[in-house]
Amino acid sequence: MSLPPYLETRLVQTEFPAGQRVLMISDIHGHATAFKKLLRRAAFGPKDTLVVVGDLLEKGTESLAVVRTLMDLSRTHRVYTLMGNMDVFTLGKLLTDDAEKRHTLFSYAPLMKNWWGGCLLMEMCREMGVPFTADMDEAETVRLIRAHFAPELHFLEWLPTILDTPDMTFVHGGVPHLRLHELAGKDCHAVLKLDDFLSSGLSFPKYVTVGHWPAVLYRDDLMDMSPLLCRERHILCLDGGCGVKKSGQLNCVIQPFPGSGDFSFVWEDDLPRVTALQDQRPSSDHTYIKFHDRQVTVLSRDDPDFALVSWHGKKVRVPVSALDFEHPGQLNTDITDYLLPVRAGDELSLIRTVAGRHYVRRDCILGWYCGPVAPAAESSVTPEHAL
Ligand SMILES: [Mn+2]
Repeated sequence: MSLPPYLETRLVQTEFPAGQRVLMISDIHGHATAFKKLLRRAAFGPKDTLVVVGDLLEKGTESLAVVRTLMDLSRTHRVYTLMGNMDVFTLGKLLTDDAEKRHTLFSYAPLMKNWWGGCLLMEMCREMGVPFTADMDEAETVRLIRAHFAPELHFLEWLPTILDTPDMTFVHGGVPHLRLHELAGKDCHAVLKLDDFLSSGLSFPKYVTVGHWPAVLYRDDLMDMSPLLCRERHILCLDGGCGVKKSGQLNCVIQPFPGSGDFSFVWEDDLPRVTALQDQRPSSDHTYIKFHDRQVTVLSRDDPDFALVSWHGKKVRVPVSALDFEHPGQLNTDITDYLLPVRAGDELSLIRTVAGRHYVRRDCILGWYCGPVAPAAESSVTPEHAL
């Protein structure tokens, strides 16, 4: 039985124009506003090549706008948009005639709204003026969606899975090898949902550029959301955790011309920005509790806002909101107790404030700032960093 187009690994081979910049972004996850800000930040123009390495949809509230922005840009600019596993997930549920699979999406939608503020299905219903209710006619709703959003669904359905150029290969999750023709035509989950790709130990003769797995998960010391470039093994991880983490950012890696070994990046997010009003010295000792290793023992709950927990023998102060009350002894997020180095005037992305302490991102690094803040000026800039 042949696979529907969105499930089939589609390989596109091309060559980018010599001497022109290559911009790479992944995991936009329904964050159209941050995506557009990021393109402006990178001064994206008609001479550039833009590659979007999958996961356009979900975990944000502007999935439709992301799709439409990319459709529009593709008409006027050189843009390659690739498929991601979340795109396949949602698309598969909207395009299937299997009532049970379809129902998965309808029952998952309220959970997505609860956690992320919305989902593509609800965005579509809202635009059509169809109220989203528990007892709605799911088959009829999907029929309406397929008619109303035919251009968007068509665009998504035929997205390529792997983009291969002489200097670089792009794929959402990863590839087991570069014999790409052997992968073409097979179920795309093998390369889209290749979790933890960098830990595979694989290395390649040319760069393999991926999204999917937030780069911060490969780091042990600091919660650093910047892209991760592994020069020895030729792997470039783009994902700044946008949408997946409330503390995430959207990264754009810039290569000055195809084949160049010089990479830089800019980032954006849609968090409120504040300006620090005081210097702060960094903590000398700190802990980063990773999401995949978040079992703790609560030592003290004396403070209404913070708890003292023990994690692998280390004492860590975490906000009470990070304790997972449904799973005692577990945190509901990854977190750090790192006190950031801050200078008065520094701009910070504010994630949340707990009892006067600000959980912020400064220059891609997550941590706490305990001084006073003021709203940041409108014309704030995030500088371009070298990788
Ligand atoms: Mn993904």
